[in-house]
Amino acid sequence: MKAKKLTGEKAAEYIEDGMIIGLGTGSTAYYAIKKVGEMVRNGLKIKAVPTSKETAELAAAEGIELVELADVEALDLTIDGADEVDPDFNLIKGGGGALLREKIVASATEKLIIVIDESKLVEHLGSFHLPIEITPFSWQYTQRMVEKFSCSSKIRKKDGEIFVTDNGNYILDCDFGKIEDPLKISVELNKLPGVVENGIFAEMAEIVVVGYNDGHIDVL
Ligand code: ABF
Repeated sequence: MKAKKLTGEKAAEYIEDGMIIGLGTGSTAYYAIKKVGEMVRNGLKIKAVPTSKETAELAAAEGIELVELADVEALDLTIDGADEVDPDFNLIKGGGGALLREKIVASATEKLIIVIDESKLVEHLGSFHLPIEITPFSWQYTQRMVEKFSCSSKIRKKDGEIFVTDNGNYILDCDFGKIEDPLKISVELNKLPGVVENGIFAEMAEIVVVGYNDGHIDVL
């Protein structure tokens, strides 16, 4: 918890008056949002686009002014978490189920700042099962098409029921083993008709802030 808190708060230091920012989802981004709320209450003037209903509720409760991505040209920076980060800053995201809005917001962002604890740093993506957002229509067919990419997959469930994302879709959690070429697999997966988006964020992150349990922080 300490590493997450220090990391999230450190990332908030990049925010300047007048910015339009993206707010990520997850337990590390949580601390960034709490810090931004404090900064707003102390006079910081920013607007924010949330990446999930959960984040929208948290940000609103903190007094942060929310805007729709549709109503702005672009975002100056986004602070978000990740499940894995490789040495080239390729990411696996989506463990929290928010990958679709996270990737849309990340794509509209000038500077994507990822906040993680040290456990997320990996040599190769793939130990964390890749989340893929798919349409509910004939999802088992889509699952079979995804598994032709030499992976095994499970439909994500919550409290015994199929998990439904903020966008009304389902998520497959897919075990690809070591992912050698993240960008390639990400592009290929998105060609499948029933696939809405996948949790590989290739070549999108600009800064990675890493928190360690001994209290120190690395900015990569
Ligand atoms: C979110 O942050 C998700 O994409 C990712 O799964 C999660 C990581 O969460 P945490 O910071 O709680 O480990 O953006």
